[in-house]
Amino acid sequence: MKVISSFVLVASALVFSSTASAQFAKPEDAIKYRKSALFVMQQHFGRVGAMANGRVPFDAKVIVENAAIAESMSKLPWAAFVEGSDQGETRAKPEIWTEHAKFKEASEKMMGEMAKLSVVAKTGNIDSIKAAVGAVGGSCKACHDAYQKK
Ligand code: ASC
Repeated sequence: MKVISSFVLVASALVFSSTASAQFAKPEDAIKYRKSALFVMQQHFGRVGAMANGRVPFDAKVIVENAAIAESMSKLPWAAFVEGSDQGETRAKPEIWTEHAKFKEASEKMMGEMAKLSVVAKTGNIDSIKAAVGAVGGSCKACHDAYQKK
């Protein structure tokens, strides 16, 4: 009985621990993780943006693929703003922790715009894609203005 209940406990812990609640051995790892996720996100969002703005020839399939990756990546950084990770190789402002609800709202805004871009990408309509890219960019900028040290 004991064996079974600990098995159930472990199994449910595995089910509930997702990438979005990653654990970090030390604050530096959390910083590295969120920077990495944001970097990869920006690389893929950047490809979509370059096509939407005509800097790179338009390719509907490439837009869809890159928007989907950017959307997935947009979900990852937030769990890595753990307590104690305001020190070190980071430009994260202390307000992230003191105004946590507002920071969360800003992160949700960005994820929402990224999800919309991913949907709009599938239409192949360049004007809608361009508008969605602009909305994502605006949400990136709003959060950086408020929560990133210059
Ligand atoms: C990007 C990027 C950002 C935003 C921002 C929009 O591609 O890396 O931080 O767009 O520049 O204003």
